[in-house]
Amino acid sequence: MSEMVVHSIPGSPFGRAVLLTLEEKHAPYRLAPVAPGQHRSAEHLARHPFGRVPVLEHDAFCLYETQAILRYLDRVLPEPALTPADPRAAARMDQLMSVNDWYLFQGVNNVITFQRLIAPRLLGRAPDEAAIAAALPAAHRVIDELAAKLGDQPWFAGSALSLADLLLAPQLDFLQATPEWPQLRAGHARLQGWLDRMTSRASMIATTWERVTAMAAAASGGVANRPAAASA
Ligand SMILES: N[C@@H](CCC(=O)N[C@@H](CS)C(=O)NCC(=O)O)C(=O)O
Repeated sequence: MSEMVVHSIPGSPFGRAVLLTLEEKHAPYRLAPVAPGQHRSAEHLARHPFGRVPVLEHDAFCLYETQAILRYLDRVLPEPALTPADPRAAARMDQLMSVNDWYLFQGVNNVITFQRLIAPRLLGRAPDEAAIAAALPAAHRVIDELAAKLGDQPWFAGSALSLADLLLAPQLDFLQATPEWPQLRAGHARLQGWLDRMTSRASMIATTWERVTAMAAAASGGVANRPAAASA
């Protein structure tokens, strides 16, 4: 298998979903760190015309959009399979991946986690409390719906880990680091249990913001990442 290169900004939850998938597949990869701000450079725009991360490069094949990347990885690295064989379970996985992009990221995480975690840490700016308060009703709606869809299943698409878990976990792990999380998760013990199971997996531990920052520093020295052993 030729080299997988992931262009991402340390801390990016979408970038983390790609790294997580590679870790779960036990696939070697190299992080090509994109410094904050450089995602709008001509060099990065040549890879991603919309100026976002992540981007996957595999030989001469360059791919952006996290869902497309995750599905590509699941096709070229078939073990362990991360898409259910059952059509309805696969449809549920697809649905939840879209919920992640349209209702959890847009209007919730790109406001609350941006204001609480990114703005102070990367931009040296105080959080915009009014913007956070305005995003809370949508945040409750999406967390309630995710908890309902999870129900009493161990994973979002049923009995096995799938790409939906790997796309959602970085976003929810980010959200649980904000002071808004206790009210959002109230009454959703099973969702919290799923998040706790996810964050204790070797793949999640290997891809925390701190670990990816360390990977980025090592990458400057050209060190390829060896995946941690994924837990069951
Ligand atoms: N639809 C894109 C969203 C990617 C995205 O929004 N990435 C964020 C980082 S988590 C980003 O690049 N933000 C830079 C910006 O908005 O300028 C995907 O699925 O890859």
